[in-house]
Amino acid sequence: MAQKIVIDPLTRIEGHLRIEVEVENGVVKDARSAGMMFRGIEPLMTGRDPRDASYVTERICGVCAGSHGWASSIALDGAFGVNLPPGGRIIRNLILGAQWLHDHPLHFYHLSALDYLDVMAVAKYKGNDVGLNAVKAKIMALVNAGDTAPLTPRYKPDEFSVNDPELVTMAVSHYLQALDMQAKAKKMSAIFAGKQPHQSSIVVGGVTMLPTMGDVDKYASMLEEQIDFIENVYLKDVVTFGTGPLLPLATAGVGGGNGNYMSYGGFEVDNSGSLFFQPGIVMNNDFANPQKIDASKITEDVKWSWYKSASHLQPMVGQTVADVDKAAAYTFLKAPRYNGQAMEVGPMARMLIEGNETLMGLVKKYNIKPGAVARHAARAIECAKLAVAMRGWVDDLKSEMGKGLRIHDTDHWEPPTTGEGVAMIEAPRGSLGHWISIKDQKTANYQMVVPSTWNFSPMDDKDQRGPVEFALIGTPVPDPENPTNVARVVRSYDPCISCAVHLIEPKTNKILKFQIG
Ligand code: NFE
Ligand code: MG
Repeated sequence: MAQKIVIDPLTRIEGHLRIEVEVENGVVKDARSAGMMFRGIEPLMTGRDPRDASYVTERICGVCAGSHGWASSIALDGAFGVNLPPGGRIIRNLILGAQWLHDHPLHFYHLSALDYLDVMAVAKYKGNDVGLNAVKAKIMALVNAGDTAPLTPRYKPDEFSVNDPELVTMAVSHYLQALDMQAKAKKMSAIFAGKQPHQSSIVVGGVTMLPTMGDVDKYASMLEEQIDFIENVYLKDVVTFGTGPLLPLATAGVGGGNGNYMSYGGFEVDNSGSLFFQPGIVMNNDFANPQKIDASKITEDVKWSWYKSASHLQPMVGQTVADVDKAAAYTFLKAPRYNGQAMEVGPMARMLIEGNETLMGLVKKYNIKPGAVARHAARAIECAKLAVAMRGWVDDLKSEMGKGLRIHDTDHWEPPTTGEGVAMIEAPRGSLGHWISIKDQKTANYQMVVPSTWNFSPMDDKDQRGPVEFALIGTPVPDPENPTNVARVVRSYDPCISCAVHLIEPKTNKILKFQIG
């Protein structure tokens, strides 16, 4: 008989996620992913000055906030008829690029690594490395004091857990180093962003920060420190673990999805619209025949979501009216679909769509299949690729400064009487869209479809499962008390449920309390 396991809330993610799985004969047979906190932004935008969007939408989330500021500004650029000057474009890229360098290592070290490490192996470290012995002493002092958060609570180590004392102690030391590097990446972004998190520089028309050569040099030297860490620590660790102790998980493809991948493409790298991340659609693992994105094929279903507004709407005319009493529903996430299909978005989708050589090299050499481990590898690989590309963007900025830097199109600052704008970009967790329609110079409708809504969506109107629900099916759970593999699969998508559920009870603005059985 199937046994039901509920993980609620799943920790070490952003937001409130409930995962339910049914396990039979040690394998997941069915799964549900549910966003459990009712909050949000979309209806809040209605009737406001459209220029509020970049500040208001950033408050969705404390992690990828800048991505929403960027997306909302791009949507407004379109609606206002902005001609984005090169300086505005490049500085936006540098603000967001640094944000990604913060985001990806955070996910690996602080949110995910504990799924794979038997941290107590540090007690058995016998080497002579002074730094690693200091880490051992630090961890053992915490253990002896009974003060082990945030390393606990966690599931018990299992057959896939890494327990080599040398490897584990090194990984824990990198966990600590990554904390420092994250702080530096945020400071780097803030050079052009005014502040972080919740940057204040990106607005419709460009950016508000006119940098000096000193600012640019400071950013450039901080970038070199990030590149050194990403190439020699982060990427190295991911490859060492993924092709070493975690290779059985990687070759088994635990957590592989439904074979549908999507990227809107992102980071404009020149004035003719060339993109750093390639846009594209792959259906059913048919990599030989990638398709172009057709935005008109994006819809959101709500049959299984706590909404009473119409289902299967395109985002420009999307609605978000809550119904917490809807009996069959199980989540506050809507179910976005492309041409009626559930799509995986994020680093692995991006790297597979572009046929990234480093990832493909590892896949072929070690017979790795798409799944949880491959997602970590893709994330680290794209992080390194992005960091190196940012060197060129710094040079582009210097060259623009030599020509008289233009950072903002001030001719298009006032909202149009009517207009529509769309932004389809890539955020760290995947494809992010903002849609705005303007009437009487005010926001008439604002809709966002974010990466984690794609990945963590529930079933749609045709009862097809969302990407993570599908990926969980087949996951081995030998011990129902210890569903470590379920957590590994779910976390490999880097869930952000505060972004994914982004509406609020429109009459009261209250967060609703409820229980489901
Ligand atoms: Ni709140 Fe996000 C990213 C966006 S949601 S973290 O990346 O947009 O998946
Ligand atoms: Mg939405």
